[in-house]
Amino acid sequence: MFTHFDEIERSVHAPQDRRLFIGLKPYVFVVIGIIFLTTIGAAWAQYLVYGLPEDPSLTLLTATEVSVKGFPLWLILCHWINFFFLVILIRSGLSILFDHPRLYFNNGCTPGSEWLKFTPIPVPKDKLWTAKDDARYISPLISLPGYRHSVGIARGWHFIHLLFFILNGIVFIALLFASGQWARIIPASWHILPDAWSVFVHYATFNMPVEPDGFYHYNALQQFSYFGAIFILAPLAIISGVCMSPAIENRFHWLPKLFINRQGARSVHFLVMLAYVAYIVIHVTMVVKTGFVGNMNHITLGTDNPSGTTGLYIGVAIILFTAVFFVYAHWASWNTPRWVQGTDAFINGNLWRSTINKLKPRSYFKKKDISPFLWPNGKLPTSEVWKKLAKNKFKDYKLKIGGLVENPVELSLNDLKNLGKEQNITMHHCIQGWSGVAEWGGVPLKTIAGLVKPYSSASTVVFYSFGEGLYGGVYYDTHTLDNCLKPESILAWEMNYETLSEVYGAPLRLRVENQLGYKMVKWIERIEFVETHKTIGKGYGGKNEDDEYYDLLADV
Ligand SMILES: Nc1nc2c(c(=O)[nH]1)N[C@H]1C(S)=C(S)[C@@H](COP(=O)(O)O)O[C@H]1N2
Ligand SMILES: [Mo]
Repeated sequence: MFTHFDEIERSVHAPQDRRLFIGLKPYVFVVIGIIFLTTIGAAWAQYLVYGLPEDPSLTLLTATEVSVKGFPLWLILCHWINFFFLVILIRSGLSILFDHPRLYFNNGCTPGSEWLKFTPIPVPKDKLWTAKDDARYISPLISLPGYRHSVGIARGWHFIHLLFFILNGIVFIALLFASGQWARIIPASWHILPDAWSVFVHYATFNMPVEPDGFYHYNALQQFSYFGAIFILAPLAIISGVCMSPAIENRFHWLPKLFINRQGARSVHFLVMLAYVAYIVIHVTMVVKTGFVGNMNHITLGTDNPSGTTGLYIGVAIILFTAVFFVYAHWASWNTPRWVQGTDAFINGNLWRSTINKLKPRSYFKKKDISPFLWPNGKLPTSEVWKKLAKNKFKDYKLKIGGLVENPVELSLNDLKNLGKEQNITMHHCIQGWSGVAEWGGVPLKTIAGLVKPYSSASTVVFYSFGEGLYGGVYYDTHTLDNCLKPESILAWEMNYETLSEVYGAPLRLRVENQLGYKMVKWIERIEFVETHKTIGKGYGGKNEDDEYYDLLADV
């Protein structure tokens, strides 16, 4: 619905092969088994051996004094706003995930080392299989915008709305403490743990515990779940999300280690999503089962009325509004994608530019950290010029550097090598989600800038490739001159201490370590200093920015 793909777009976004596949490593089944045994299994064991524990909620029924109760308007608003944004984040996150449908706990992302994959296709060994080839289709019914390889737009939705999600969370928590409502959610003592367990034993063995009226009391497990969703899951989601940013990883490398490594952070980000989905399913089930009409009055009107249906109608209206929003978002994704890209650039581009983009990357990986594998991406050039150069091992290659510079030059590989060499071991971050650590050797862009002497009007550097983009046309990308002058920005002819191979960008490729992979042009043909990216290509800053709605600034 609402899409009008041409033939090439159809082959990318709506491929024939739409098989949904979930592949788990055997050890994951063992982990799931252990979790099952230590929760539901243990609950049954206790029930069968010792009988049902006392229901801690019974004391709540006789407790008459409560200091805080009910649902003030701000809490009601925050609750539904949170619901709305959470669903957007989950749906757009799924689209992002399926662009690299594998989850790992190692930085190198070697195919076969993933603990979970959503693709039935093993990586072919006899032909070039790029990360883009590996992307999977996901239905737009469950994801935003769905289809295959729609990561640019999906990130637009994800990043625009996560700010509102976080902002709403901050307001909620602030008011929680200001109003005293925190007492309903934050456990007063460690006793919550055995009490929550007792309630859990009841549910797990189908002995429904007594239900306190949620207007005055939550049962221990309920309180513990609310506490967990707010004070454990949300921070975990935010921190694991931040850890996936190249600008952060290359500067605060200890941060991703909280999750073992960068791919661990990505896995945890996914697991938090699963936990939220489970939370929503259980929460809604309990709301329906424990006096639906009354509960809806609590959370929409803030009144303790067990029979009026107004609250129910309001709740249904909010859910309908959310559904209509997703129809609109689907339409907007495929009809006004520039709007999504532009809004994201306006909000996040500016936010990142004034914060993490100022960070300078720092090398800290060691030789032993180099990944055994690095996913290749991009189409190998098909131009006759490049092929001819390749045949002669690029001995006749001349890199042209011009534009707004005092001293335009043409440099052979040897000339470049004579300018000096820097070697860095760094982590590559692809927008699709995979990463890999490699050594790169080449000449710093700072040296190049010193040689050609850009005019003061030159604030942007364009790197043109011999290769084409996904939809044809020359691949290029731009960087601000400032960013090119940061440490670890090099033109590399060496990868892992060997001459850069054809697949990885021979004769020359860019490395700019605070940015995502698509900014690092491979198979560089020429470099041009310009005033602005707006006059190049379609004017969005690069081939992927033009054709796939990626961000101009790729710090995250
Ligand atoms: N010319 C060209 N350069 C390119 C691309 C491309 O398609 N064409 N893809 C980019 C992307 S999306 C990534 S992730 C990296 C991949 O680098 P690698 O193949 O060395 O892993 O190259 C970048 N450079
Ligand atoms: Mo990428």
